[in-house]
Amino acid sequence: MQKQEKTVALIGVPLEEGSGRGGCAMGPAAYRIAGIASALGELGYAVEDRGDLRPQPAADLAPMDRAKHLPVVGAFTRAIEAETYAAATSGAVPILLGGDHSLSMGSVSGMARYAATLDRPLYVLWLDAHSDFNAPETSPSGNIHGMPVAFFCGKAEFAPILPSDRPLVDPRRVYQVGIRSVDEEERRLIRENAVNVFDMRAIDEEGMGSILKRILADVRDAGGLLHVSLDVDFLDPDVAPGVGTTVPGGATFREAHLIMELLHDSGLVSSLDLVELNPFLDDRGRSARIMVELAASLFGKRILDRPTRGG
Ligand code: B3U
Ligand code: MN
Ligand code: MN
Repeated sequence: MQKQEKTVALIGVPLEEGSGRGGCAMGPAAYRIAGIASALGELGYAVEDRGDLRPQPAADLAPMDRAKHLPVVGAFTRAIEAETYAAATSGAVPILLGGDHSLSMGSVSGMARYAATLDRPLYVLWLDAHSDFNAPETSPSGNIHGMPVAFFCGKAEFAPILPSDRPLVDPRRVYQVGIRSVDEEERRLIRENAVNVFDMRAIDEEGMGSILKRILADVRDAGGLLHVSLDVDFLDPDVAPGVGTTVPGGATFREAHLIMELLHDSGLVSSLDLVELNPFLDDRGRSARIMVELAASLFGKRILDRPTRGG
């Protein structure tokens, strides 16, 4: 990454309808208050804040019982896809300030379209307690934030949200780390589709550093772009309580911090989602600040100078 010349584009996504509860729509405001723009600016980036997306619900998408708030989530998906694609095409690194995890249907689809213009494969690093690989038929909740990975891989049947010829992500290029809550049917789907899943047991047995280095080597060898999607619940709830679906036994701050430093050193990251922050449930802004701190590390904030080691 050429720090001095690089632009990061902040895209606010006040979307909570995918999550089944209120609060995530306040996420973009919390990230701005926690100082995301100045943290990245101090690292030498030009920071372009594109404001918040506020699309009207899509009149052409009929409500579905098994995919709640589809007209709202679908309208956001279209707006996010277009904005992410435009930001990436302008040469910026898009950072999506969520909003719940359904926003990744748009951000990853937009990056898949951008990667296709470069004739490069898109890889996705999914840092989450959950696999988010449900389809409307398999979801126990009907909440679309449990479905984005299946959607951008073309494995979840929604109404026609995006054009049918949109570029899809190959599920074998999706790497999930931190997983500790998978539904019964979802478990079968991720196995059948050969998603790369590193659950907490794999992290404990192998170590976060060695897992990340293997993933980064795969992306580099393939000449890929890497989209990173960071769900607050990837972190242990004791570290980051400001999220609707807390699952015990999550990543420590040190594990998350190491991932961000290795990602920065790799120079492979094309785009980032910060999702599921619920400021209504947070403890005096702690989770918002931790997410900003992790984003700064991904963009080059470091404790000491050291020779670049790559992934
Ligand atoms: N797998 C469950 C729960 C869930 C997924 N993502 C979050 N929660 N945050 C579902 O509803 O699909
Ligand atoms: Mn998620
Ligand atoms: Mn999650």
